[in-house]
Amino acid sequence: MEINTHNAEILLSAANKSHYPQDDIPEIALAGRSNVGKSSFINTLLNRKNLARTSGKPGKTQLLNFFNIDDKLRFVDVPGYGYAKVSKTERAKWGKMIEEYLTTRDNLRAVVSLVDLRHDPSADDVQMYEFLKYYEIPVIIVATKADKIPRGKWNKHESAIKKKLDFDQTDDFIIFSSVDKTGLDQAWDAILGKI
Ligand SMILES: Nc1nc2c(ncn2[C@@H]2O[C@H](COP(=O)(O)OP(=O)(O)O)[C@@H](O)[C@H]2O)c(=O)[nH]1
Ligand SMILES: [Mg+2]
Repeated sequence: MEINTHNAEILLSAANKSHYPQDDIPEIALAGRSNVGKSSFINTLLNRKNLARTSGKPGKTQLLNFFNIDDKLRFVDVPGYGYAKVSKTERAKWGKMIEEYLTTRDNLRAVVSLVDLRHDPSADDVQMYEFLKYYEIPVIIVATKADKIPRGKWNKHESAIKKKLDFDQTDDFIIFSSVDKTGLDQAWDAILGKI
């Protein structure tokens, strides 16, 4: 499929099902801890400086943000998890919103689950991966901030992440950097392979 990635815009923000777009355009959701580099990933893929806002305010109630890409594909930015400052009530609301989207959305083709290449996945990262496997949702693991580790150590970090996640070899694993664009073509190939 030919997609003009320059033709991208934020479409809408949704708190629940009733706000989701009603059509058959395939969606790729993006999930990860706050600060993992999710907005930077979206901006890098779409070759934009600031379409997806980077470093949004932590702790603030957030919504699912739908990005329209050339009327052929949507990215769905799932608000970052792992903020200790958020109250239990907020966290429960957040969980319900994401669970509703991930478990009921027919348009969903895969989830890009972002982790930091430098660190072992957090308990939240592991839980998200287990959740996606349980619901048989295809996963693309994107390990961000590769520019912060020497290339010779990438393999070691990749293995540690895979081990901690109990990674399923049928999923994609992409080492990525939005600073030097490592993994950009692979990320697009993986996404286009799912839609
Ligand atoms: N060195 C480096 N920094 C990154 C990378 N991706 C994101 N960052 C930085 O990490 C911080 C959080 O990024 P952001 O995209 O806002 O993360 P989000 O909270 O997951 O959306 C910002 O300061 C980014 O500039 C990367 O690939 N390499
Ligand atoms: Mg962000």
